[in-house]
Amino acid sequence: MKRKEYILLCLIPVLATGFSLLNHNNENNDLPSDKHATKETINLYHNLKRVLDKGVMVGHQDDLAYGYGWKYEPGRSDVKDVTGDYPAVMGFELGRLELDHPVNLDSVPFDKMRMFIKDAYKHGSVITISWHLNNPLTGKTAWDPAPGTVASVLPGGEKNVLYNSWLDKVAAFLQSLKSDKGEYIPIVFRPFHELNGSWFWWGGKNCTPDDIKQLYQYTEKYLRDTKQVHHLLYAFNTDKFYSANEFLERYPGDDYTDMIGFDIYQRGSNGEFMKDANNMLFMLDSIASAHNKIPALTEFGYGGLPDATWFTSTLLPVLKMHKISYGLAWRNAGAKQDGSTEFYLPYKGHASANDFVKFCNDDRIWLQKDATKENLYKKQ
Ligand code: BMA
Repeated sequence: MKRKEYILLCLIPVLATGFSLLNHNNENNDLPSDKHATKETINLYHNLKRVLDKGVMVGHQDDLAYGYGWKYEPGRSDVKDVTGDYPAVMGFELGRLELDHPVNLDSVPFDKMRMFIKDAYKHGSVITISWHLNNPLTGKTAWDPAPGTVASVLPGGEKNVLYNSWLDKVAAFLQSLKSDKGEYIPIVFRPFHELNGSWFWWGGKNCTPDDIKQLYQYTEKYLRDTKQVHHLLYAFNTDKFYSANEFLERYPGDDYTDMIGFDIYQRGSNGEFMKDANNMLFMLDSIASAHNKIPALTEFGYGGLPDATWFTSTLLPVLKMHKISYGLAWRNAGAKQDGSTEFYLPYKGHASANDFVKFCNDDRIWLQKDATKENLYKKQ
């Protein structure tokens, strides 16, 4: 061996140590969008990344509040009734908190919601919160697409003061979410969801991409810097999208986002769903790695579950092909006041209950006990 080669060989361990130190430092420098996030929030952020390769967490909106044919029965959950375990991710919704209502738009009392969130945290589940806030310009619902609404809440707009007062209420609720030990409960906050669609006042053709980017950034800065809320990870999510450009058109930027995802509901055949979900997940995978974000299926469902083997034949093969932090199934509202019925996960006795159990028994699919084992709020 030549002297030069010998020196180079000797350098390998030195370089390797250098690289691993660098990597270690990188991990320490890899902070959520809120650089002053609480310890538990930073831990959750790192742990969600750490377990990405291991499993996909099953989530369910309003799981502890009600299910198909029941409401507010302590400890009850449709997922628990069917599988024996709770979801690894619990979704909640703030709509109407901005109006000082004691219950949200789906009739869940905010004081009960706080208890459910405490319980989910205690058991190691991830908590995510959405906000179907009313239209501040017209006073109608989130689904009122009056043009100009987004511009009206930005600084200088006629509804900016009103919007700030709504954020004050959201901040107060979020800051009331503390464990028995007194630490703030980390929340994956998912404001302005499905923002490439035009059904909400903050979406699609109802505002410009620049307007909604500004609103997202403004909201985050207000909660974080003005209100000092430091226990949030921010999830950005679209509805169905066809290209990375479309996905990123309204993206508020890497400094404002921790998680990225999309909402998907099956409305056609199983094959179409698989094709669409796969296409979007491939794009999401690559956007997430390019931007160092956590990919998730922020909402999914096949309303009414008309196919008894959908979970194992259609959803599972798709999930297995990708890195996804979690999939949040939307709410099991059951019979609604308008005469319709809504549910996305099976309840006890439903034709797809056995198939859902099979799905959850797959090593890659996690319920609460799997999440608990990973200690997602502790430094590893
Ligand atoms: C929708 C439906 C509605 C509900 C809303 C907000 O998709 O489930 O019934 O009010 O979400 O949770």
